[in-house]
Amino acid sequence: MSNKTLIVLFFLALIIGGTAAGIFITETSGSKGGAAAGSTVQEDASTANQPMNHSSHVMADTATAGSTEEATPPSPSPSPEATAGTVQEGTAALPQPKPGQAVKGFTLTAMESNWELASGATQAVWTYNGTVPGQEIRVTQGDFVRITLKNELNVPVTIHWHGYPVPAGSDGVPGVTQEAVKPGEAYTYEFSADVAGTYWYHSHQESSVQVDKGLYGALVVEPKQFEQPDKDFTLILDEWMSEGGDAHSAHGSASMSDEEMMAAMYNIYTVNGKSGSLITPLETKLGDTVRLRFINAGYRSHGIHIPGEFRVVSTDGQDIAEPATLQNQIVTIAPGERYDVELNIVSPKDFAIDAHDDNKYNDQLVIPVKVSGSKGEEMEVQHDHLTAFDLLNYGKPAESELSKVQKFALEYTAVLNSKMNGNQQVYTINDKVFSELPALQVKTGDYVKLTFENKGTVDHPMHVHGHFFQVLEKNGVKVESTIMKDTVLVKPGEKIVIAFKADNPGNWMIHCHELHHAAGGMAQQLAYTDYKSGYTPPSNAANKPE
Ligand SMILES: [Cu+2]
Repeated sequence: MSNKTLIVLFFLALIIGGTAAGIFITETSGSKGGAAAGSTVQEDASTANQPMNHSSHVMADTATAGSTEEATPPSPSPSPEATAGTVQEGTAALPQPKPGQAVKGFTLTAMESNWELASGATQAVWTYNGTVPGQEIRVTQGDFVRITLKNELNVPVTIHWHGYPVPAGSDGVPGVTQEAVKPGEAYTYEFSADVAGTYWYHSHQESSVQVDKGLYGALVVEPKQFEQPDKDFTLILDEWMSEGGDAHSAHGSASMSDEEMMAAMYNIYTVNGKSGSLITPLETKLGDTVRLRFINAGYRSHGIHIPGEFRVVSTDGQDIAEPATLQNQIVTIAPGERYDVELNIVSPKDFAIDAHDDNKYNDQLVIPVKVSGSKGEEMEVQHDHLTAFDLLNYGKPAESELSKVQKFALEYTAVLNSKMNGNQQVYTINDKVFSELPALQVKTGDYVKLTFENKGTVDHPMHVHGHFFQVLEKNGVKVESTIMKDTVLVKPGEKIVIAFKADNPGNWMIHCHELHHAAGGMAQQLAYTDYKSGYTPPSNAANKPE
Protein backbone atom coordinates (compact mmCIF):
# COMPACT_ATOMS: atom_id res chain seq x y z
CA MET A 1 0.00 0.00 0.00
CA SER A 2 1.43 3.31 -0.97
CA ASN A 3 2.02 6.10 1.40
CA LYS A 4 -0.65 7.95 -0.48
CA THR A 5 -3.24 5.28 0.12
CA LEU A 6 -2.42 5.35 3.77
CA ILE A 7 -2.82 9.07 3.81
CA VAL A 8 -6.13 8.84 2.00
CA LEU A 9 -7.37 6.25 4.46
CA PHE A 10 -6.08 8.32 7.31
CA PHE A 11 -7.82 11.34 5.89
CA LEU A 12 -11.07 9.44 5.51
CA ALA A 13 -10.75 8.15 9.03
CA LEU A 14 -10.08 11.65 10.20
CA ILE A 15 -13.06 13.29 8.53
CA ILE A 16 -15.35 10.47 9.37
CA GLY A 17 -13.73 9.99 12.69
CA GLY A 18 -13.14 7.38 15.29
CA THR A 19 -13.68 3.69 15.40
CA ALA A 20 -17.29 3.96 14.36
CA ALA A 21 -15.97 5.00 10.98
CA GLY A 22 -15.23 1.37 10.33
CA ILE A 23 -18.54 1.02 8.63
CA PHE A 24 -17.43 3.51 6.02
CA ILE A 25 -13.93 2.47 5.31
CA THR A 26 -13.54 -1.15 6.22
CA GLU A 27 -14.30 -3.98 3.88
CA THR A 28 -17.98 -4.18 3.18
CA SER A 29 -18.40 -7.86 3.79
CA GLY A 30 -21.89 -8.28 5.07
CA SER A 31 -23.10 -4.93 3.86
CA LYS A 32 -26.18 -4.81 1.70
CA GLY A 33 -24.61 -5.20 -1.68
CA GLY A 34 -22.37 -2.32 -0.90
CA ALA A 35 -25.25 0.09 -1.16
CA ALA A 36 -25.33 0.24 2.58
CA ALA A 37 -21.68 1.17 2.89
CA GLY A 38 -21.83 4.42 4.75
CA SER A 39 -24.69 3.17 6.77
CA THR A 40 -25.10 4.75 10.10
CA VAL A 41 -28.67 3.86 10.91
CA GLN A 42 -28.78 0.15 10.65
CA GLU A 43 -32.53 -0.29 10.83
CA ASP A 44 -32.99 1.64 7.62
CA ALA A 45 -30.20 0.03 5.74
CA SER A 46 -32.19 -3.00 4.76
CA THR A 47 -34.79 -1.04 2.87
CA ALA A 48 -33.62 2.44 2.09
CA ASN A 49 -31.03 1.76 -0.51
CA GLN A 50 -31.81 -1.67 -1.59
CA PRO A 51 -31.13 -1.45 -5.26
CA MET A 52 -33.97 -2.49 -7.47
CA ASN A 53 -33.59 -5.39 -9.75
CA HIS A 54 -31.52 -4.28 -12.56
CA SER A 55 -30.52 -4.86 -16.07
CA SER A 56 -26.98 -5.95 -16.16
CA HIS A 57 -24.31 -6.97 -18.44
CA VAL A 58 -22.75 -10.14 -17.44
CA MET A 59 -19.06 -10.56 -17.68
CA ALA A 60 -18.07 -11.18 -21.23
CA ASP A 61 -15.12 -13.10 -22.39
CA THR A 62 -12.29 -10.98 -23.57
CA ALA A 63 -12.90 -11.79 -27.20
CA THR A 64 -13.22 -8.11 -27.92
CA ALA A 65 -9.86 -7.25 -26.44
CA GLY A 66 -8.00 -4.78 -28.51
CA SER A 67 -10.14 -5.17 -31.59
CA THR A 68 -11.47 -2.04 -33.16
CA GLU A 69 -14.16 -3.00 -35.63
CA GLU A 70 -16.47 -5.90 -35.01
CA ALA A 71 -19.64 -7.06 -36.57
CA THR A 72 -21.42 -8.73 -33.69
CA PRO A 73 -21.21 -8.59 -29.92
CA PRO A 74 -19.72 -11.52 -28.08
CA SER A 75 -22.18 -13.87 -26.51
CA PRO A 76 -22.11 -13.09 -22.83
CA SER A 77 -21.16 -15.78 -20.40
CA PRO A 78 -22.57 -15.56 -16.93
CA SER A 79 -20.35 -14.29 -14.19
CA PRO A 80 -19.84 -16.37 -11.07
CA GLU A 81 -22.30 -14.07 -9.33
CA ALA A 82 -24.85 -14.59 -12.03
CA THR A 83 -24.69 -18.32 -11.72
CA ALA A 84 -24.85 -18.03 -7.97
CA GLY A 85 -28.41 -16.80 -7.91
CA THR A 86 -28.46 -13.43 -9.58
CA VAL A 87 -29.30 -14.64 -13.04
CA GLN A 88 -30.70 -12.18 -15.56
CA GLU A 89 -34.42 -12.23 -15.89
CA GLY A 90 -34.34 -10.94 -19.41
CA THR A 91 -36.24 -7.80 -18.54
CA ALA A 92 -34.06 -5.18 -20.13
CA ALA A 93 -32.27 -6.03 -23.32
CA LEU A 94 -28.54 -5.72 -23.57
CA PRO A 95 -27.74 -2.93 -25.98
CA GLN A 96 -27.06 -4.18 -29.47
CA PRO A 97 -25.49 -2.39 -32.40
CA LYS A 98 -28.04 -1.32 -34.97
CA PRO A 99 -27.62 -2.78 -38.45
CA GLY A 100 -24.74 -1.01 -40.13
CA GLN A 101 -23.67 0.79 -36.95
CA ALA A 102 -19.90 0.99 -36.58
CA VAL A 103 -18.62 -0.85 -33.53
CA LYS A 104 -15.60 0.57 -31.73
CA GLY A 105 -13.91 -1.79 -29.30
CA PHE A 106 -11.43 -0.93 -26.56
CA THR A 107 -9.79 -2.73 -23.70
CA LEU A 108 -8.98 -0.88 -20.50
CA THR A 109 -6.81 -2.82 -18.10
CA ALA A 110 -6.75 -1.63 -14.51
CA MET A 111 -3.17 -1.99 -13.35
CA GLU A 112 -0.60 -0.53 -11.04
CA SER A 113 2.12 1.72 -12.46
CA ASN A 114 4.90 3.91 -11.24
CA TRP A 115 4.18 7.39 -12.45
CA GLU A 116 6.28 10.53 -12.29
CA LEU A 117 3.76 13.19 -11.26
CA ALA A 118 6.24 15.96 -10.71
CA SER A 119 9.94 16.32 -11.10
CA GLY A 120 11.37 13.98 -8.48
CA ALA A 121 7.95 12.74 -7.35
CA THR A 122 7.25 9.26 -8.66
CA GLN A 123 4.38 7.40 -7.05
CA ALA A 124 2.72 4.03 -7.26
CA VAL A 125 -0.56 4.83 -8.98
CA TRP A 126 -3.54 2.87 -10.26
CA THR A 127 -4.21 3.27 -13.96
CA TYR A 128 -6.24 2.14 -16.92
CA ASN A 129 -3.69 0.87 -19.43
CA GLY A 130 -0.63 2.02 -17.53
CA THR A 131 -0.95 5.80 -17.77
CA VAL A 132 -2.53 8.70 -15.89
CA PRO A 133 -4.96 9.60 -17.29
CA GLY A 134 -5.94 6.28 -18.82
CA GLN A 135 -6.18 5.83 -22.56
CA GLU A 136 -8.51 8.41 -24.09
CA ILE A 137 -11.61 6.82 -25.56
CA ARG A 138 -12.41 8.89 -28.64
CA VAL A 139 -15.21 7.84 -30.94
CA THR A 140 -17.61 9.40 -33.43
CA GLN A 141 -21.22 10.17 -32.64
CA GLY A 142 -23.31 7.25 -33.79
CA ASP A 143 -20.69 4.59 -33.03
CA PHE A 144 -21.51 1.60 -30.89
CA VAL A 145 -18.88 1.48 -28.18
CA ARG A 146 -17.75 -1.67 -26.45
CA ILE A 147 -15.15 -1.42 -23.72
CA THR A 148 -13.79 -4.43 -21.93
CA LEU A 149 -12.44 -3.72 -18.47
CA LYS A 150 -9.82 -6.19 -17.30
CA ASN A 151 -8.78 -6.00 -13.70
CA GLU A 152 -5.14 -6.68 -12.90
CA LEU A 153 -5.23 -4.82 -9.60
CA ASN A 154 -5.66 -6.66 -6.33
CA VAL A 155 -8.86 -4.80 -5.46
CA PRO A 156 -12.25 -4.79 -7.23
CA VAL A 157 -12.86 -1.92 -9.67
CA THR A 158 -15.48 -0.66 -12.14
CA ILE A 159 -15.82 1.99 -14.84
CA HIS A 160 -18.47 4.70 -14.66
CA TRP A 161 -18.99 6.86 -17.78
CA HIS A 162 -19.37 10.23 -16.13
CA GLY A 163 -22.04 12.34 -17.78
CA TYR A 164 -22.80 9.88 -20.52
CA PRO A 165 -26.40 8.72 -20.83
CA VAL A 166 -25.46 5.05 -21.04
CA PRO A 167 -27.99 2.27 -20.50
CA ALA A 168 -28.24 1.69 -16.76
CA GLY A 169 -26.47 -1.66 -16.90
CA SER A 170 -23.34 0.06 -18.21
CA ASP A 171 -23.24 2.80 -15.56
CA GLY A 172 -20.58 1.06 -13.51
CA VAL A 173 -21.92 1.58 -10.00
CA PRO A 174 -21.08 -1.50 -7.94
CA GLY A 175 -23.97 -2.84 -5.95
CA VAL A 176 -26.41 -0.78 -8.02
CA THR A 177 -25.83 -1.73 -11.66
CA GLN A 178 -23.23 -4.49 -11.48
CA GLU A 179 -20.87 -6.44 -9.32
CA ALA A 180 -17.53 -4.76 -8.76
CA VAL A 181 -15.06 -6.49 -11.07
CA LYS A 182 -12.82 -8.68 -8.97
CA PRO A 183 -9.08 -9.09 -9.47
CA GLY A 184 -8.42 -11.24 -12.53
CA GLU A 185 -11.92 -10.77 -13.90
CA ALA A 186 -13.33 -8.76 -16.79
CA TYR A 187 -16.53 -6.91 -17.62
CA THR A 188 -17.80 -5.40 -20.84
CA TYR A 189 -19.53 -2.03 -21.05
CA GLU A 190 -21.61 -1.24 -24.09
CA PHE A 191 -23.45 1.83 -25.24
CA SER A 192 -24.42 3.66 -28.36
CA ALA A 193 -22.54 6.96 -28.56
CA ASP A 194 -25.52 8.99 -29.71
CA VAL A 195 -24.57 12.20 -27.89
CA ALA A 196 -21.44 14.17 -28.77
CA GLY A 197 -19.20 16.00 -26.32
CA THR A 198 -16.50 15.78 -23.66
CA TYR A 199 -17.05 13.22 -20.91
CA TRP A 200 -14.81 11.13 -18.73
CA TYR A 201 -14.63 7.77 -17.10
CA HIS A 202 -13.52 6.61 -13.69
CA SER A 203 -13.90 3.79 -11.23
CA HIS A 204 -17.03 4.02 -9.08
CA GLN A 205 -15.83 1.38 -6.63
CA GLU A 206 -14.67 3.11 -3.44
CA SER A 207 -14.16 6.01 -5.77
CA SER A 208 -12.87 8.53 -3.26
CA VAL A 209 -9.78 6.31 -3.06
CA GLN A 210 -9.64 4.81 -6.55
CA VAL A 211 -10.12 8.00 -8.56
CA ASP A 212 -7.61 9.65 -6.26
CA LYS A 213 -5.07 6.99 -7.16
CA GLY A 214 -5.45 7.59 -10.90
CA LEU A 215 -8.29 5.40 -12.20
CA TYR A 216 -9.74 7.87 -14.70
CA GLY A 217 -9.55 8.97 -18.33
CA ALA A 218 -11.34 11.00 -21.00
CA LEU A 219 -14.27 9.96 -23.17
CA VAL A 220 -14.63 12.20 -26.20
CA VAL A 221 -17.44 11.75 -28.70
CA GLU A 222 -16.85 13.83 -31.81
CA PRO A 223 -20.02 15.09 -33.48
CA LYS A 224 -20.93 13.46 -36.76
CA GLN A 225 -20.81 16.88 -38.41
CA PHE A 226 -17.65 18.20 -36.82
CA GLU A 227 -15.80 21.18 -38.09
CA GLN A 228 -12.55 19.70 -36.93
CA PRO A 229 -10.42 22.30 -35.15
CA ASP A 230 -6.80 22.48 -36.18
CA LYS A 231 -5.80 21.36 -32.71
CA ASP A 232 -7.87 19.46 -30.16
CA PHE A 233 -6.38 19.03 -26.68
CA THR A 234 -7.82 17.20 -23.70
CA LEU A 235 -6.65 18.64 -20.36
CA ILE A 236 -7.56 16.66 -17.24
CA LEU A 237 -6.96 18.45 -13.95
CA ASP A 238 -6.26 16.63 -10.69
CA GLU A 239 -4.54 16.98 -7.33
CA TRP A 240 -2.38 14.51 -5.44
CA MET A 241 -0.76 14.16 -2.07
CA SER A 242 3.00 13.96 -2.17
CA GLU A 243 4.46 11.08 -0.27
CA GLY A 244 5.68 12.44 3.02
CA GLY A 245 4.23 15.83 2.17
CA ASP A 246 2.32 18.30 4.28
CA ALA A 247 -0.21 15.71 5.33
CA HIS A 248 1.26 15.16 8.76
CA SER A 249 0.83 18.72 9.80
CA ALA A 250 -2.76 18.44 8.67
CA HIS A 251 -3.37 15.46 10.91
CA GLY A 252 -2.13 17.30 13.92
CA SER A 253 -4.69 20.01 14.16
CA ALA A 254 -8.24 19.25 15.16
CA SER A 255 -9.18 22.88 14.65
CA MET A 256 -8.58 22.72 10.91
CA SER A 257 -11.60 22.96 8.68
CA ASP A 258 -12.15 20.42 5.92
CA GLU A 259 -11.11 23.00 3.41
CA GLU A 260 -7.90 23.80 5.22
CA MET A 261 -7.12 20.13 5.58
CA MET A 262 -7.74 19.44 1.90
CA ALA A 263 -5.66 22.42 0.91
CA ALA A 264 -2.81 21.20 3.08
CA MET A 265 -2.95 17.58 2.01
CA TYR A 266 -3.24 17.90 -1.76
CA ASN A 267 -0.02 19.56 -2.78
CA ILE A 268 0.74 18.25 -6.27
CA TYR A 269 -1.47 19.72 -8.99
CA THR A 270 -1.47 18.00 -12.35
CA VAL A 271 -2.63 18.38 -15.94
CA ASN A 272 -2.88 15.03 -17.70
CA GLY A 273 -1.02 13.42 -14.81
CA LYS A 274 1.93 15.81 -14.90
CA SER A 275 2.81 18.78 -12.75
CA GLY A 276 4.81 21.95 -13.33
CA SER A 277 7.74 21.52 -15.70
CA LEU A 278 6.52 18.05 -16.74
CA ILE A 279 3.31 19.38 -18.29
CA THR A 280 3.39 18.78 -22.04
CA PRO A 281 3.30 22.09 -23.95
CA LEU A 282 0.48 22.53 -26.45
CA GLU A 283 2.01 22.85 -29.91
CA THR A 284 0.18 25.26 -32.22
CA LYS A 285 0.85 27.54 -35.15
CA LEU A 286 -0.34 30.96 -36.17
CA GLY A 287 -3.89 30.86 -37.48
CA ASP A 288 -4.86 27.62 -35.72
CA THR A 289 -8.27 27.17 -34.20
CA VAL A 290 -7.74 25.31 -30.96
CA ARG A 291 -10.22 23.36 -28.87
CA LEU A 292 -9.37 22.75 -25.24
CA ARG A 293 -11.36 20.13 -23.37
CA PHE A 294 -10.95 20.75 -19.65
CA ILE A 295 -12.03 17.96 -17.33
CA ASN A 296 -11.74 18.16 -13.56
CA ALA A 297 -11.02 14.69 -12.17
CA GLY A 298 -9.93 16.06 -8.80
CA TYR A 299 -11.74 17.15 -5.65
CA ARG A 300 -11.01 20.86 -5.77
CA SER A 301 -12.21 23.57 -8.13
CA HIS A 302 -9.65 25.17 -10.42
CA GLY A 303 -9.86 28.69 -11.80
CA ILE A 304 -8.37 28.64 -15.29
CA HIS A 305 -6.99 31.74 -16.97
CA ILE A 306 -6.75 31.65 -20.76
CA PRO A 307 -4.92 34.67 -22.16
CA GLY A 308 -6.43 36.42 -25.17
CA GLU A 309 -9.90 35.93 -26.57
CA PHE A 310 -11.75 32.66 -26.19
CA ARG A 311 -15.23 31.19 -26.13
CA VAL A 312 -16.70 28.53 -23.85
CA VAL A 313 -18.47 26.43 -26.45
CA SER A 314 -19.67 23.57 -24.31
CA THR A 315 -20.03 22.44 -20.72
CA ASP A 316 -20.47 18.88 -19.50
CA GLY A 317 -20.58 17.77 -23.13
CA GLN A 318 -23.52 20.02 -24.03
CA ASP A 319 -23.09 22.88 -26.47
CA ILE A 320 -23.83 26.43 -25.39
CA ALA A 321 -25.98 28.47 -27.77
CA GLU A 322 -24.23 31.48 -29.28
CA PRO A 323 -21.30 31.71 -26.86
CA ALA A 324 -19.90 35.24 -26.70
CA THR A 325 -16.19 35.96 -26.98
CA LEU A 326 -14.55 36.39 -23.58
CA GLN A 327 -11.38 37.96 -22.34
CA ASN A 328 -9.77 38.42 -18.92
CA GLN A 329 -12.13 35.98 -17.25
CA ILE A 330 -11.36 33.05 -15.00
CA VAL A 331 -13.25 29.87 -15.85
CA THR A 332 -13.75 27.88 -12.67
CA ILE A 333 -14.00 24.15 -13.19
CA ALA A 334 -15.51 22.23 -10.30
CA PRO A 335 -14.90 18.54 -9.60
CA GLY A 336 -16.58 16.41 -12.26
CA GLU A 337 -17.30 19.33 -14.60
CA ARG A 338 -16.07 19.84 -18.17
CA TYR A 339 -15.60 23.04 -20.14
CA ASP A 340 -14.74 23.07 -23.83
CA VAL A 341 -12.99 26.26 -24.86
CA GLU A 342 -12.18 27.45 -28.37
CA LEU A 343 -9.61 30.05 -29.27
CA ASN A 344 -7.65 31.21 -32.26
CA ILE A 345 -3.90 31.63 -32.38
CA VAL A 346 -3.73 35.22 -33.58
CA SER A 347 -0.21 36.18 -32.57
CA PRO A 348 3.10 34.44 -33.25
CA LYS A 349 3.96 34.55 -29.56
CA ASP A 350 3.99 31.80 -26.94
CA PHE A 351 1.78 32.08 -23.90
CA ALA A 352 0.61 30.01 -20.97
CA ILE A 353 -2.71 28.93 -19.59
CA ASP A 354 -2.53 28.99 -15.82
CA ALA A 355 -4.51 28.52 -12.64
CA HIS A 356 -5.66 31.29 -10.34
CA ASP A 357 -6.66 29.13 -7.41
CA ASP A 358 -6.73 30.41 -3.89
CA ASN A 359 -3.67 28.44 -2.83
CA LYS A 360 0.07 28.36 -3.17
CA TYR A 361 0.24 25.75 -5.95
CA ASN A 362 -0.68 27.83 -8.98
CA ASP A 363 2.82 27.62 -10.36
CA GLN A 364 2.30 23.87 -10.76
CA LEU A 365 -0.72 24.35 -13.04
CA VAL A 366 0.84 26.18 -15.95
CA ILE A 367 0.20 24.86 -19.45
CA PRO A 368 2.64 26.30 -21.99
CA VAL A 369 1.18 27.06 -25.41
CA LYS A 370 3.91 27.08 -28.05
CA VAL A 371 3.28 28.83 -31.34
CA SER A 372 5.60 27.48 -34.01
CA GLY A 373 7.90 30.19 -35.30
CA SER A 374 7.53 32.24 -32.13
CA LYS A 375 11.28 32.50 -31.60
CA GLY A 376 10.55 32.12 -27.89
CA GLU A 377 8.75 35.45 -27.69
CA GLU A 378 6.13 35.55 -24.95
CA MET A 379 2.74 37.19 -25.27
CA GLU A 380 2.23 39.96 -22.77
CA VAL A 381 -0.43 38.74 -20.38
CA GLN A 382 -2.07 40.63 -17.61
CA HIS A 383 -3.02 38.61 -14.55
CA ASP A 384 -4.78 41.36 -12.59
CA HIS A 385 -8.31 42.65 -12.85
CA LEU A 386 -9.65 39.32 -13.99
CA THR A 387 -13.31 38.61 -13.38
CA ALA A 388 -15.13 35.36 -12.84
CA PHE A 389 -16.79 33.73 -15.83
CA ASP A 390 -20.48 33.34 -15.12
CA LEU A 391 -21.72 30.27 -16.96
CA LEU A 392 -25.33 30.79 -15.94
CA ASN A 393 -25.48 34.18 -17.67
CA TYR A 394 -23.68 33.03 -20.79
CA GLY A 395 -25.05 31.99 -24.14
CA LYS A 396 -28.56 32.53 -25.41
CA PRO A 397 -31.79 30.81 -24.52
CA ALA A 398 -32.22 27.81 -26.78
CA GLU A 399 -35.17 25.61 -27.61
CA SER A 400 -35.84 23.75 -24.37
CA GLU A 401 -38.80 21.65 -23.36
CA LEU A 402 -37.67 21.83 -19.74
CA SER A 403 -38.14 25.61 -19.68
CA LYS A 404 -41.80 25.12 -20.56
CA VAL A 405 -42.75 22.40 -18.11
CA GLN A 406 -45.80 23.41 -16.08
CA LYS A 407 -46.03 20.43 -13.79
CA PHE A 408 -43.20 18.33 -12.43
CA ALA A 409 -44.01 14.78 -11.37
CA LEU A 410 -41.36 15.06 -8.68
CA GLU A 411 -40.09 18.15 -6.89
CA TYR A 412 -37.45 17.49 -4.31
CA THR A 413 -35.28 19.75 -2.22
CA ALA A 414 -31.93 18.39 -1.08
CA VAL A 415 -30.43 20.42 1.75
CA LEU A 416 -26.69 19.76 1.72
CA ASN A 417 -24.78 19.89 4.95
CA SER A 418 -22.54 17.95 7.29
CA LYS A 419 -22.81 16.96 10.91
CA MET A 420 -21.13 14.95 13.59
CA ASN A 421 -22.59 11.51 14.04
CA GLY A 422 -21.08 10.40 17.31
CA ASN A 423 -17.48 11.36 16.74
CA GLN A 424 -17.60 10.97 12.98
CA GLN A 425 -18.28 13.69 10.47
CA VAL A 426 -20.85 12.74 7.87
CA TYR A 427 -22.08 14.61 4.80
CA THR A 428 -25.83 14.81 4.60
CA ILE A 429 -28.80 15.37 2.36
CA ASN A 430 -31.74 16.57 4.45
CA ASP A 431 -29.84 15.59 7.58
CA LYS A 432 -29.50 11.98 6.43
CA VAL A 433 -26.75 9.90 4.88
CA PHE A 434 -26.98 7.64 1.84
CA SER A 435 -28.12 4.52 3.67
CA GLU A 436 -30.93 6.42 5.40
CA LEU A 437 -32.22 8.14 2.27
CA PRO A 438 -35.00 6.50 0.29
CA ALA A 439 -34.52 6.33 -3.46
CA LEU A 440 -36.30 9.12 -5.30
CA GLN A 441 -38.94 7.45 -7.42
CA VAL A 442 -39.80 8.44 -10.95
CA LYS A 443 -41.25 6.77 -14.00
CA THR A 444 -40.23 7.10 -17.61
CA GLY A 445 -41.40 10.39 -19.10
CA ASP A 446 -41.67 12.24 -15.79
CA TYR A 447 -40.30 15.73 -15.42
CA VAL A 448 -38.20 16.11 -12.29
CA LYS A 449 -37.21 19.27 -10.45
CA LEU A 450 -34.42 19.13 -7.88
CA THR A 451 -33.35 21.96 -5.60
CA PHE A 452 -29.88 21.80 -4.08
CA GLU A 453 -29.50 24.06 -1.09
CA ASN A 454 -26.05 24.22 0.48
CA LYS A 455 -26.36 25.06 4.16
CA GLY A 456 -22.87 23.82 4.92
CA THR A 457 -19.49 25.47 4.79
CA VAL A 458 -17.86 23.73 1.84
CA ASP A 459 -18.53 23.40 -1.90
CA HIS A 460 -20.68 20.56 -3.14
CA PRO A 461 -20.48 19.81 -6.87
CA MET A 462 -23.63 17.73 -7.34
CA HIS A 463 -23.71 15.09 -10.06
CA VAL A 464 -26.69 13.25 -11.52
CA HIS A 465 -25.98 9.98 -13.29
CA GLY A 466 -27.55 9.03 -16.61
CA HIS A 467 -29.29 12.35 -17.38
CA PHE A 468 -28.58 15.87 -18.54
CA PHE A 469 -30.32 18.51 -16.50
CA GLN A 470 -31.06 22.16 -17.16
CA VAL A 471 -30.14 24.76 -14.56
CA LEU A 472 -33.35 26.72 -14.00
CA GLU A 473 -32.62 28.99 -11.06
CA LYS A 474 -29.82 30.20 -8.87
CA ASN A 475 -30.55 31.86 -5.54
CA GLY A 476 -34.14 32.53 -6.57
CA VAL A 477 -33.21 34.15 -9.88
CA LYS A 478 -34.30 32.48 -13.10
CA VAL A 479 -31.45 31.42 -15.38
CA GLU A 480 -32.22 32.87 -18.80
CA SER A 481 -29.56 30.96 -20.71
CA THR A 482 -30.21 27.34 -21.54
CA ILE A 483 -27.42 25.57 -19.70
CA MET A 484 -27.49 21.79 -19.73
CA LYS A 485 -25.17 19.95 -17.36
CA ASP A 486 -24.59 16.76 -15.40
CA THR A 487 -22.64 18.33 -12.54
CA VAL A 488 -23.39 21.66 -10.90
CA LEU A 489 -21.36 23.42 -8.25
CA VAL A 490 -23.39 24.49 -5.21
CA LYS A 491 -21.38 26.79 -3.01
CA PRO A 492 -22.11 27.45 0.66
CA GLY A 493 -25.28 29.54 0.95
CA GLU A 494 -26.36 28.86 -2.62
CA LYS A 495 -29.62 27.39 -3.81
CA ILE A 496 -29.73 25.93 -7.30
CA VAL A 497 -32.77 24.51 -9.04
CA ILE A 498 -32.33 21.99 -11.85
CA ALA A 499 -34.76 20.01 -13.99
CA PHE A 500 -34.55 16.96 -16.17
CA LYS A 501 -36.73 14.53 -18.01
CA ALA A 502 -36.71 10.96 -16.77
CA ASP A 503 -35.79 9.49 -20.13
CA ASN A 504 -33.25 6.82 -19.24
CA PRO A 505 -34.83 4.00 -17.23
CA GLY A 506 -32.64 2.52 -14.52
CA ASN A 507 -31.28 2.98 -11.06
CA TRP A 508 -29.06 6.03 -10.85
CA MET A 509 -26.95 7.85 -8.34
CA ILE A 510 -27.18 11.51 -7.37
CA HIS A 511 -24.15 12.51 -5.34
CA CYS A 512 -21.52 15.06 -4.52
CA HIS A 513 -18.42 14.79 -6.72
CA GLU A 514 -16.11 15.78 -3.94
CA LEU A 515 -15.92 12.04 -3.56
CA HIS A 516 -14.96 12.15 0.11
CA HIS A 517 -18.34 13.76 0.69
CA ALA A 518 -20.11 11.05 -1.28
CA ALA A 519 -18.24 8.39 0.70
CA GLY A 520 -19.28 10.25 3.84
CA GLY A 521 -22.98 10.00 2.99
CA MET A 522 -23.88 12.70 0.44
CA ALA A 523 -25.54 10.45 -2.11
CA GLN A 524 -29.04 9.35 -2.97
CA GLN A 525 -30.55 7.01 -5.52
CA LEU A 526 -32.99 7.81 -8.30
CA ALA A 527 -35.09 4.77 -9.17
CA TYR A 528 -37.51 4.27 -12.05
CA THR A 529 -40.61 2.46 -10.83
CA ASP A 530 -41.26 1.12 -14.33
CA TYR A 531 -37.80 -0.35 -14.65
CA LYS A 532 -36.93 -3.87 -13.67
CA SER A 533 -33.99 -6.10 -14.19
CA GLY A 534 -32.28 -9.18 -12.94
CA TYR A 535 -29.35 -7.63 -11.11
CA THR A 536 -29.60 -8.14 -7.39
CA PRO A 537 -26.48 -7.53 -5.40
CA PRO A 538 -25.48 -10.58 -3.42
CA SER A 539 -25.36 -10.03 0.31
CA ASN A 540 -21.65 -10.78 0.62
CA ALA A 541 -20.32 -8.72 -2.25
CA ALA A 542 -17.41 -6.35 -1.83
CA ASN A 543 -19.26 -3.51 -3.55
CA LYS A 544 -18.56 0.04 -2.47
CA PRO A 545 -20.70 2.28 -4.65
CA GLU A 546 -19.04 5.46 -3.46
CU1 LIG B 1 -19.68 17.79 -1.40
